[in-house]
Amino acid sequence: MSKFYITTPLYYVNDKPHIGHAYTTILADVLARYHRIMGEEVHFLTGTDEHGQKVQEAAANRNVDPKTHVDEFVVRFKELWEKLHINYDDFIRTTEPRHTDRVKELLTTLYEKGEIYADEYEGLYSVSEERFVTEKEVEEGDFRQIKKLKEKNYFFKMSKYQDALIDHIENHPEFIKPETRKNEILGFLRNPLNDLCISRPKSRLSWGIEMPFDKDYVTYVWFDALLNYITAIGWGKDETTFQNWWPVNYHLMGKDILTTHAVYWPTMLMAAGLPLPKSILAHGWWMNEESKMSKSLGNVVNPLELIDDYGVDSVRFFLMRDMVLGMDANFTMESFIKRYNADLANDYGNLVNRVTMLIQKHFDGKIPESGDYNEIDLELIAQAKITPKSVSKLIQELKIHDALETTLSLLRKINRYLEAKAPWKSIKEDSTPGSSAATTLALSADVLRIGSQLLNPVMPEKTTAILKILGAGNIPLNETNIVLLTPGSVLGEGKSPFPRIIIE
Ligand code: ME8
Repeated sequence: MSKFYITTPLYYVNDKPHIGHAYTTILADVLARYHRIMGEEVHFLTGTDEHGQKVQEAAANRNVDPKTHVDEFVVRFKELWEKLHINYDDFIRTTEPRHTDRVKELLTTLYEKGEIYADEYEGLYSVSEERFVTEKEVEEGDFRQIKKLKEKNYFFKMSKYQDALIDHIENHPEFIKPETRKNEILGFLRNPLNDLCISRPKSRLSWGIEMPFDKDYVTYVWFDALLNYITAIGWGKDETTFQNWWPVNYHLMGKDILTTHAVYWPTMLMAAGLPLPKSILAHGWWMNEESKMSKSLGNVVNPLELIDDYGVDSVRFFLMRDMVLGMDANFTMESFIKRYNADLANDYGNLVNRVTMLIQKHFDGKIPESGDYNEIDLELIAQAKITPKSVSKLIQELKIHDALETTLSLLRKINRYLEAKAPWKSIKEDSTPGSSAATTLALSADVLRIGSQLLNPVMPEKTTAILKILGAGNIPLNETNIVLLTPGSVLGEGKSPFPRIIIE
């Protein structure tokens, strides 16, 4: 069975989760669910990044010790994932011993091999980024607080791997996605790569993994957090599990943390003698009326509030449908409601009601028996047969918005098919088994079942309800062959779970 290992970034527990966190995690969940229904063995990892300055400051602001703070805040993430129906296989916290022990072991090995060395360094230090920055970066970037610092620190020989990394990126077109981001990283690597400062003196930061060879220092938060992708799957402890999943298929993240994943992380793996990830995917940002949604701007849309008003699945659907992977997308209430009413309430929901109500009324609530197919029937069958294949190909290419559009166009096709065959008219003349109306409704219900199964990874709750209404509860989710609804099988109770949103 082919294997699929996918990860989200580990989120900082310095504040409440926001739409950026929700988006990446839903994206990972949707891809994991698609790969599961495609019959693959899937491992989906998420978790929290609990060390470092940001978390230490957040705890200090609340007047609690960091451990108490992280224990309280991790719950908010876990609760949100439950509410968003995130079906992860593992949740790792960087404060867990299964992680911290392995990080210390790697630090010791790299120190003993001479890959990590101590040096006195004087330079410009960015408080917000928690790292030394170059003068060029300060000129070009937007660093709020810069200090001049001179101190002894430990450095990882990252520069040594620059050429090998460039070679790898150039020879593996799948390594960094999308292409524009790959070119950005190659551009960054045209300048000399410095060694990476991977320690912080405890006088400045105490909340971190202690350097095993110097008790006065803790580990730089990224050199700690990135390792979660291997510590969580048993690296250094359970070789069989580790070999089963590594290398990862996809590391997902927002574009702002691509450099750490596409430069620091691969060089760390090279130093540890491990294979590199198959693919690193950077998505764009959710914007609100063109500006990035961020806490400081105060325009953050709280996904939890949207869920309470419009349901989890419509939020998941919107986020997947309206962002082209890799590009930024706009989030406004107006676009959300427009999308919901057009795609979910009209094209999908009305169709469910139309088909099931006719079957209830004229066929005693049982799937009717089809007769011979005419040309219009065969056209619908042809599209129903090709759609699952197209969707699966689009998912492999990470074109989720296109996969959704392709599925919705199958639903729209059923609507046009019903208009063309008008079973509500022919039913008056003939509603016997094998009649035109019987065939039309049986086929519509079955193609609707296929559409619902293809939408299931994005909207697990509502499509399951619809599949029950269609009496398809016992057909396995990956079964997209036509025609599987057995004549005579009884429809379930209920109406479309997508009522139209009416704006006052
Ligand atoms: O960076 N739209 O954690 P984090 C889309 N701990 N994505 C957004 C966004 C927006 N408006 N705002 C933020 C960290 N993000 C580290 C990761 S991994 C070993 C360590 C995304 O809690 C952002 O791009 O700051 C990033 O992927 C994540 O949310 C923020 O994570």
